[in-house]
Amino acid sequence: MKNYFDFIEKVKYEGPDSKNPLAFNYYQADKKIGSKTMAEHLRFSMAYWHSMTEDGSDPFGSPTLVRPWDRFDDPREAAKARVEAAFEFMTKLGIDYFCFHDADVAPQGETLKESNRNLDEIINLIEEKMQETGIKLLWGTSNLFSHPIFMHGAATSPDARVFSCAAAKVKKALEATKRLGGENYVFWGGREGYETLLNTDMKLEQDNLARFFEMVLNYVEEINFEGQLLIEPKPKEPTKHQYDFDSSSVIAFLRNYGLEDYFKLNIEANHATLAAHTFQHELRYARINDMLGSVDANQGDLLLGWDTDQFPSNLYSTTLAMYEILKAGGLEPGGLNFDAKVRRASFQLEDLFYAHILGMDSFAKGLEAAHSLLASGEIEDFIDRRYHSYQEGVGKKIREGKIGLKELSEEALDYRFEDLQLESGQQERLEAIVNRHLLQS
Ligand code: XUL
Ligand code: CO
Repeated sequence: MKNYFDFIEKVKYEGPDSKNPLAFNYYQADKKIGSKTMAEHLRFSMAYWHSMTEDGSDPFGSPTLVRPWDRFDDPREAAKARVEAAFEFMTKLGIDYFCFHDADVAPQGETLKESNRNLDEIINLIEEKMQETGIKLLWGTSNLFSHPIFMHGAATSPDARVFSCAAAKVKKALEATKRLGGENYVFWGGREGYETLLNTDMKLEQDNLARFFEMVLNYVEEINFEGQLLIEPKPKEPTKHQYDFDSSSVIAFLRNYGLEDYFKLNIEANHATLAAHTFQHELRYARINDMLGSVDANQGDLLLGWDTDQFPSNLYSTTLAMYEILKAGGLEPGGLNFDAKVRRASFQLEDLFYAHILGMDSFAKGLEAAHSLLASGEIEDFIDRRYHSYQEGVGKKIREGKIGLKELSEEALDYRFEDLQLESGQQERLEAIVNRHLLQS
């Protein structure tokens, strides 16, 4: 077996003062935060497509990430070498999970039958490596957007033959995910959306997408796949409008078709910001609707405004994300999947380590700050006080649905506005509290 990362043994925790770029400053897998270790809270996962398969090409330039495991003429040999590299990389980083699309791990064939044969060969190897290393599958998924046949969408394609191809691919990817003990299975819309309504039967496309999910539910039951099904919202890119726009539109779609009990959401930070929401907003919306399943941990660049998929470095954002995750009682069986790629100019193998270390440290620090914030109860106490008028009198009746417009009108008509002393929202004070926990934890 060839080693690809001989320049490093294993990334270790060296503490905040360490200047070693191949060590953690904050992430200590075994450190207890509350009742769980950091590793149990964070459940980090490597995204196979970004870290192992992607080559750094963009619309303006050729590949820059020329990896040693890609230097084979036969794509099937490259795919095997990539498995070796992936498991060596994750072991050295101490990442316990990975996620993959069918197309990331094995080459596509001329037919789906041929693609499936390629996939089986690689899944065998992945299964061996999982047994050898103890690394687990957070989720599998099927790529229903790269191949030209999906140019008009997959389950929302106007061509029923393409719908069939999508069904065949998802069937196979579900089987592979089950076989590898995947704890979740993800559906990201890919090209399920439209470029122009002038050529689009939106009603038929949405109905078909729901029918597709019903077929998935039937098959999941048939093969007894017990993982959590997840839908990953995204507002745009590649299509102008994606049907899985954001948490609220996905939840509305699921409820519209009676599918809400079978899916949860996989929230991606950069998709939230593309939808003009914060990462915290999307997590909060999913959480309060009991739909928070898993997280694609990355960040965008607000000045660029496209899906840059950068490694998370913004501690304020990781703190508020971990605050939502802790309030949800954790992510399990979901996790924090680094759906993030090194910049095109960060082309050396070391950069893959630097990037993951940055992401892991950023979330470790966010976890500590969020835990400290929650333990202090400062935000919760403030919010409780802010809504205290709903604990008694008219407010209590409103909460309990025991009062109507007539009674409320009788109550309100004689209020003297100058007597209604409202309380300050104190946003700045609360932001200072977050900063204090972030800096002191
Ligand atoms: C695309 C994206 C995907 C999904 C899985 O923006 O995030 O990688 O996570 O298909
Ligand atoms: Co994603």
